Amino acid sequence: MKTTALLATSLALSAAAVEAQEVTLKAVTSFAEKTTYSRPFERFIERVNQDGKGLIQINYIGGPKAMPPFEVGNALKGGVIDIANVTGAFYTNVIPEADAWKLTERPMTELRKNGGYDAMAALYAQKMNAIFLARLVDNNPFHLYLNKPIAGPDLTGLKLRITPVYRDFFQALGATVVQTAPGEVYTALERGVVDGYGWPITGIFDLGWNEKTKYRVDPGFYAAEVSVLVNKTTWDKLTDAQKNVLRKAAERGEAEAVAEFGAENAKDTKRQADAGIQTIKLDGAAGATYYAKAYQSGWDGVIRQSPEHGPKLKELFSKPK
Ligand code: 173
Repeated sequence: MKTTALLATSLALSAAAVEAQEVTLKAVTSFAEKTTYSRPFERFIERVNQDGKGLIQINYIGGPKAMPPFEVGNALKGGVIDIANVTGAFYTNVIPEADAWKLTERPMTELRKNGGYDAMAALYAQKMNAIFLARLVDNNPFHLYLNKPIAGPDLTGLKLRITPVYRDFFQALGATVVQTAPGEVYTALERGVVDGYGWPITGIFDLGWNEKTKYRVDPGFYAAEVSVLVNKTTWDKLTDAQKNVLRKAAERGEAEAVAEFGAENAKDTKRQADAGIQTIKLDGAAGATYYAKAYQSGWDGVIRQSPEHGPKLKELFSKPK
């Protein structure tokens, strides 16, 4: 009798031990380590590794030196990595609709309630075998940066560095475009291969682009998105306790993004002016045309890429009319 009880106890203990075994997930960021668009993710990792002791840990492999940014989506889909910090424009080859995050005019708190998040999450599960865990960058507009002045919303004759974020908009205004990863922007500017580039309001100092930038065009447009994705096969194998460690760090990060980037935007706007970068401000009708064209061409592009899901995403993401 006693032996049986002991045996049962030790079996229960070893089952608990198996269940509680710590897992380690492999993570990559698509932006240079310790720069503007990797920092929120690095904070996320610190929190998981702090909170997840004995349960779940993240092994941070690194940034573009470890994996080219435009390959991160496929690597996550295939389970080569378990977690990624990446923006939708970098993996439109896997899920074309991902680039639509840039067009959100509502905060994530609202998109998580109105069906916008759910619509995207379903596509991530289907097309990418991924969980869209948290958006860590929001409230952060893109801008056009130039080395030649413009007089209005006409980019004819200019050659601009892009990602899918800016393609339809800059082309609609007459520009010629060339796609590069962020790591190639400095050299492209230095060699005069491009006359300018698209990038958000923050982060141009990270890789020294300020040295090769004369003008920023205002207004900004869209909302930069960088998010944490998890391979769904990996996710499905986690226990609830392990998932909760990730969920908690994800919720904190997403909740911080709007205020965090609000402050960063103000800081970098001033820093750019202090560095002698001049503002070309398109105001009045010119500014309104420019801004409206950004959204119109952006949505046209999303709907062209995804006639099936684009119109619904437009309805859920756009500012209520
Ligand atoms: O310009 C880019 O490389 C780009 O698309 C992007 C997206 C989100 C944040 C920063 C850059």
